[in-house]
Amino acid sequence: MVEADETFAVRLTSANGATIATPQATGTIVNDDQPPVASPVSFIKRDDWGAGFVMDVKIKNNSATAMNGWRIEFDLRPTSRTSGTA
Ligand SMILES: [Ca+2]
Repeated sequence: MVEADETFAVRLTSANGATIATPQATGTIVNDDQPPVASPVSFIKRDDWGAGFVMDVKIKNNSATAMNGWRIEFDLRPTSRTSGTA
């Protein structure tokens, strides 16, 4: 989870057989998570004959790790039809 760094205080008291030299300190929990990398999607219309068109969709992963569980969606008019390959 991406979150802000957080600090907390530690206070030592009632030592047994020892002397507390530094009774209080502050710790920091540093966020080590990165936000997801947006992957650019590009569309190239290769042909258009009015009643339809052919389009290439390119999805590029700009991160160093695999992207799992992604999907691409299109909002089309109710009378539209699609066909093609992936
Ligand atoms: Ca985190």
